[in-house]
Amino acid sequence: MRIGIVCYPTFGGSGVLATELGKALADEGHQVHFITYQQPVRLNVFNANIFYHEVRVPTYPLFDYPPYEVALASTMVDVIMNHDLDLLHVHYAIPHASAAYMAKQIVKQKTNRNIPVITTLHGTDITLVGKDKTYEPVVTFSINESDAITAVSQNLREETYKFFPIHKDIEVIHNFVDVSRFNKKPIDAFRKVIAPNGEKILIHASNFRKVKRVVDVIHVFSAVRKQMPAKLLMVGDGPERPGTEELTRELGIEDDVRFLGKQEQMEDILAVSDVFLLPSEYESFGLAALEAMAARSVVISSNAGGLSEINTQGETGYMANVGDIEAMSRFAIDLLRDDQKLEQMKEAAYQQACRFDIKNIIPIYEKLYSRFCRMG
Ligand code: GMT
Repeated sequence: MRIGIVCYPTFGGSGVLATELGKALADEGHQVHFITYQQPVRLNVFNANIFYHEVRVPTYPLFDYPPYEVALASTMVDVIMNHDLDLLHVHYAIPHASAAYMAKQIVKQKTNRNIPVITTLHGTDITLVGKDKTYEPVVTFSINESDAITAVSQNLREETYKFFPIHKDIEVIHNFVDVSRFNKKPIDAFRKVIAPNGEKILIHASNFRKVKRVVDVIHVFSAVRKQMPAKLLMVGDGPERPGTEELTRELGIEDDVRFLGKQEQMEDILAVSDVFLLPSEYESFGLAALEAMAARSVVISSNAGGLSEINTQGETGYMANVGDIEAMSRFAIDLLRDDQKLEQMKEAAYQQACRFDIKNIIPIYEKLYSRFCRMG
């Protein structure tokens, strides 16, 4: 099949998932065309089946806001027609689903072909940004106009129906992880630099937005640190980072916390960690937690959104109510004191990640595509 993938090219989970999907489809022999404004961060391989089409947004003194959606729709039309695409798969509804609707209408008018559009909902496009009144009518319309709609968790499917008058079926296709990539032996030299005296290593990775509650991460770690020697790695960057760094200094734990910024080699970093902290206000799925589990890290998270679809209480990790720092700290301290339990839960986390292995999920997408392929 010739598949167009539209996504955000950044470190966000939706872009990561879309890029990994495209790479896997290309490995299966499909021709994959990425359409986005920048080379996706995880698009770091050469594959003859992968094409990248940059959306250029010309600026003009009249524009306070350059019209990205118009440029995107025009690029979609160009790629659909010149590369004879079979379908478009857009990740994150805003503005990708509405741009795809526009492209679909233009292609229909020009060629009388009906290019199928599949929209995958990822999370904040529904729960945060999408339901904002400013966007809601366009989001509802363009989701309803998609030929197929998928959501990355059962919870996100329910949230979508709760907040939007969607009259089509939303299929749940869970996110996936390439277990073979994350199941790596820790690099000893790296572990020694981070934790020279064999301290336990906790980790958090996100875009440091409010929804991630990074301040809770610091408080949980501070409670752990009072009980045992430990180190915390903070991966990623975003608006909450300066305040969070300041908090580590206020709590006097700055020597035990390393802010690593945005990182591409997540598998090497996760491989040295014991516990992954994700106390988010909401996660439709929690791809970062799944990647951690594939690297045999035990996830201590909130029980928000779809996190309970991957994390099983007391087996693969622990969950507590959003903001319950005390419970999360207790779980972490008890676990990190018990090496046997830690090893047992690391293995259970890994086994759980294997259920979401890329090999199990790609065929589901291929089956979905074949239902719509060449429907026009
Ligand atoms: O979490 C973010 O802020 C990034 C966001 C995105 O769209 O890139 O992530 C969402 O999509 C991921 C991939 O499907 C999910 O794993 C994340 O849970 C989801 N984030 C939220 O729902 C807050």
